[in-house]
Amino acid sequence: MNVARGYTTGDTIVARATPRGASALSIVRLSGAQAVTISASVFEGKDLSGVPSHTASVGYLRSDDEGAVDHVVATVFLSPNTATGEDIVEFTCHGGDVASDEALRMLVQAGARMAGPGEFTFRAFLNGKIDLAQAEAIGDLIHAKSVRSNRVSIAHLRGEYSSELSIIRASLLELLALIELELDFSEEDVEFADKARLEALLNQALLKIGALASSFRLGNALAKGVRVVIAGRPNAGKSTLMNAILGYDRVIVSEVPGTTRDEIEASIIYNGIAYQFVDTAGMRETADLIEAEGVKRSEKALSTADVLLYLIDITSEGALGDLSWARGLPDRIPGLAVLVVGNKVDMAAATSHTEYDLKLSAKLLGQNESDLGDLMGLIERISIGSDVFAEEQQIVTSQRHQVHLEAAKEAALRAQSQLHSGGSGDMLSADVRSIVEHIGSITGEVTNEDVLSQIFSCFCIGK
Ligand SMILES: Nc1nc2c(ncn2[C@@H]2O[C@H](COP(=O)(O)OP(=O)(O)OP(=O)(O)O)[C@@H](O)[C@H]2O)c(=O)[nH]1
Ligand SMILES: [Mg+2]
Repeated sequence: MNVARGYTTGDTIVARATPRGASALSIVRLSGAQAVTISASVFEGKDLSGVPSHTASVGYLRSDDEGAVDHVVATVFLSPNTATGEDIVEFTCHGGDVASDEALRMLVQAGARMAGPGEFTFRAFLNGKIDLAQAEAIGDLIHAKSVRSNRVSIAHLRGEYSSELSIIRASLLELLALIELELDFSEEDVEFADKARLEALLNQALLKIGALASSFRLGNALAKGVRVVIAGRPNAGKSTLMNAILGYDRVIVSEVPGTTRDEIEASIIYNGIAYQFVDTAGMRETADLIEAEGVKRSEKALSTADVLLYLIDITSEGALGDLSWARGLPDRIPGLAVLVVGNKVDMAAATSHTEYDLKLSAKLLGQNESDLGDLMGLIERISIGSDVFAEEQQIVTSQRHQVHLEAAKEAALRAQSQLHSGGSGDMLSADVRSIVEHIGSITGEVTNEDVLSQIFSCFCIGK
């Protein structure tokens, strides 16, 4: 059966489930109707086709032609209570590449097919073991950047997020049933008997959808991290600032303008969010070829920034002109969040230039925790906002989900105004249907092949 591009089901797939390289152990696993038969044919030990589900057996992987290739533990999981819903066998091999490569080769020879990216998770989805949001949470969990993002993914994987969505969906279906009931009985210009109930259901759904949608800025930052590019004129103190934020001397600092020529990146975790800081070459016109290349890269780095931290030496001659240039940046690069920070306050009179988002001394920042806290707080606010979410609020981490939530919200607002203005019942019902579809697309109740291929192809092989 061909379900989504590149994925077939019905055959038995095999892949390495742990990364290549030296390690204590390495896992190779199979899933499919023939998983046990194929495994039993290359296993010397207990007859795997006779062992109970969820049991481990020690033995050798071997073939008649080649003899033994590894001493392994074979764990058998029988359908339906398995991760994929199919029979699964996991071979725990010795670490390193050779033993597990040999195991893979032997299992393919015995009839298994090498799995594509995310194919195990795809089968779990197809067999109803997890919904689409949970499948995506597995990807997030593997790539979690901090303990906090791990917690959000686990909540999604446990189905807490999906159950929030299914509560919304259930109340929308009730709403739809009420609307359609009345539509069936009257010809035109419906005046709904229980308008208050309809309004209550719709408002409730809208509130929940709105809360989810507004969590996305935070969720996106948790999942992807925030890229902060430090830019400014040569000698502004960018590298000094970078080192102070990181808490160690990562970048060379000197009084010679044009010191930094390559982009230098390093990340820190602050309040559970990974911030990737990028130090750049100072921006100026230069005759030095290498420095000019650095400047070009700095300009390019601006376009990759989530936040641009534009640093200005407030004691420098061009500071004011530089300041107004930096203030104009958001107009020239739409969507760019810009912080203009004045540096070297330790050298300047206290009264000068108040137009900065923050003034500090990069040189003294390492010794001044409250200034560093102010700076990080500012970066946090400009990148994720200052909304505080209740403990039980589910956080949306996926752009795909956010697109559906925004569309659902729009349809809900349209439905709300239809209901208020006593508009057409048909249009009201169409809008509510559209909300249901968008919510269903998140969990995969409503979906199409392309979306599935796209989601699962982003996984690693073996997952
Ligand atoms: N007094 C004072 N000096 C500073 C401060 N921050 C940086 N400096 C000095 O300014 C000079 C330039 O600092 P860098 O951090 O190398 O500046 P940069 O912006 O990275 O310079 P380029 O890499 O050349 O673009 C060094 O001599 C630093 O010690 C500050 O807060 N106060
Ligand atoms: Mg520098």
